[in-house]
Amino acid sequence: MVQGFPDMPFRFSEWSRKLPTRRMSECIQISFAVCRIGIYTCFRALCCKGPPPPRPEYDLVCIGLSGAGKTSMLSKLCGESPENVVSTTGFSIKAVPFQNAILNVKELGGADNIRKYWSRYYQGSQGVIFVLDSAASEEELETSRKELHSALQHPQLCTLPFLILANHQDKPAARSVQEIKKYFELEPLARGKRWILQPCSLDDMNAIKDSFTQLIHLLEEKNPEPVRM
Ligand SMILES: Nc1nc2c(ncn2[C@@H]2O[C@H](COP(=O)(O)OP(=O)(O)OP(=O)(O)O)[C@@H](O)[C@H]2O)c(=O)[nH]1
Ligand SMILES: [Mg+2]
Repeated sequence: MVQGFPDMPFRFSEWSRKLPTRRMSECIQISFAVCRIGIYTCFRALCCKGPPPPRPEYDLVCIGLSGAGKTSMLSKLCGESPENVVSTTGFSIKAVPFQNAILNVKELGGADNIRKYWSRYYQGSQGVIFVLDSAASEEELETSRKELHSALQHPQLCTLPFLILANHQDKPAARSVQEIKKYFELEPLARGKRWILQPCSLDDMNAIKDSFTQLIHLLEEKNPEPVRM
């Protein structure tokens, strides 16, 4: 045993016994401090960060003959039931949310007596969605072809990206995407334009969502490639 000086307030042996305890308490204090900083940082990251950046919004016009499936499709994209959908008289607007953008889609009713007014509602559009019934009669398909051609050539739409949805693919009478492309003469007519042709049906919302994502890419592009299929 090491003897201390008689007038010293503590003995060396006592001090050396206390040393590990002191180190331990220091270590504990430092650990607590580190933990406090960690918790504070996490809290700030989780709770104090600002709102997410706003998603860009695009105004689109959605056209196609009556019964093509415009309202049903847009309702499903908005998470609404497509049942009890009635024919659109005039127009209806839906804000369709996607991860990177919000699409404000103005659907124009496709009945004979409404189609002649379509062009009055084109102004301000940044893109076009054209829906067609791939299983329609020859006569209806011809009307649909004429309407698509006049939309593609319209001064307010001709420079915009087009999403052409060949809907009703679930029906046995549906034409294939190649048949539609040929029948609608898309290659010569839409050359130099930005367009997507997507076969789809109401049962396969993934294909519809994918094509909308492609359309959003076209809307975002500053130096677009001319044609997409
Ligand atoms: N089998 C089948 N039926 C569909 C499909 N898409 C829509 N329909 C049906 O077609 C009918 C007409 O659909 P709507 O969504 O009203 O068509 P629309 O293009 O909005 O018609 P208008 O508003 O009159 O211009 C509804 O009974 C839908 O359930 C599809 O892909 N396959
Ligand atoms: Mg409708």
